[in-house]
Amino acid sequence: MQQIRVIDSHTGGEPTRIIVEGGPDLGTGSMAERAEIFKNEFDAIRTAVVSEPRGSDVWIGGLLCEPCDSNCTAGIIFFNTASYLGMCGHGTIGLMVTLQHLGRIAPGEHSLETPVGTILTRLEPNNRVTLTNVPSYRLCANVEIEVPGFGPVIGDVAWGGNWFFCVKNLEEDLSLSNEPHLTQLTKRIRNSLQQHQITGVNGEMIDHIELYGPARKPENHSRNFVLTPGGSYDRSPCGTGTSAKLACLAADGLLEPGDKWRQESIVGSLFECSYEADGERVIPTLTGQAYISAESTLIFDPADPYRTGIDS
Ligand code: PYC
Repeated sequence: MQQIRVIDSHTGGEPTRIIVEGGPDLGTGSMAERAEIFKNEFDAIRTAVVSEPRGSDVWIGGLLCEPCDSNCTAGIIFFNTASYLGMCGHGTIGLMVTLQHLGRIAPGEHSLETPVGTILTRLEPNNRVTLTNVPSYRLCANVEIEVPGFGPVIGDVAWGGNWFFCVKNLEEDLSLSNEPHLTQLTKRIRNSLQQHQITGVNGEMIDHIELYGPARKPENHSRNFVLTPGGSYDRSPCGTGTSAKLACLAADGLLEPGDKWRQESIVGSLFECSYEADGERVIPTLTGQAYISAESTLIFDPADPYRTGIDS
């Protein structure tokens, strides 16, 4: 019977499940090439690991890979119940703490290969991790769409390792108790973007939607709500989403290179961020904290009709 060993962690409340043993052999190509092989030949492993009954839409999975470049510490392919991710900020923080838990890395700098590029990370004391994300940018500013039941919504399309629509004109109550309304609103925004064929480059789907509002704590700059591709909300401030937001703030002249941006999530967890300018793009740096929550062996009983997950 096939078995897969995973380590679970959470970053600001958002869970990450890293496959550390028993995952598929995807060869020795780049992480982008291996992600294609994962998708085309082993997709049942994705659903088995993160979909119900073992997981749910909240989970982000990651397949730990040997890197192509021996100067890198590891390669990683992130995925969720809907598909595969280019990058994942909270997942990267979870991965670093997982590698430390396994005794595979010590505090210090480590490069990681992802399907969208190599990123630099620094493991610090107390489970803190700083990551320098892939270059991020705003593709389109002030895109206006009609969202049935909610009226006109204006936002920016931006890349932070995944595609985001950063809403600008709504002042919603970003409280956890308001989550059903926020989820319904952001799902309708995503549907409208699809109906109007508003996409990232090469027609790539904008699958993450972000709302912003005032921070609850005076020392922070903003609170967010992020709808993720599976349909749940990010419990963390969303590393790739905050990178996209930094790109929009920089493009609007609202945040200077090196200035601090403290991003609160809907549950109140925090990423401390800043960026460096790179022409029209920004190079975001984010710091967060993750904790190990479980070590398990996933068992796939051939008699179990849901061994590869409930396909939604
Ligand atoms: O932290 O980048 C992130 C992320 C993406 C989806 C959920 N979290």
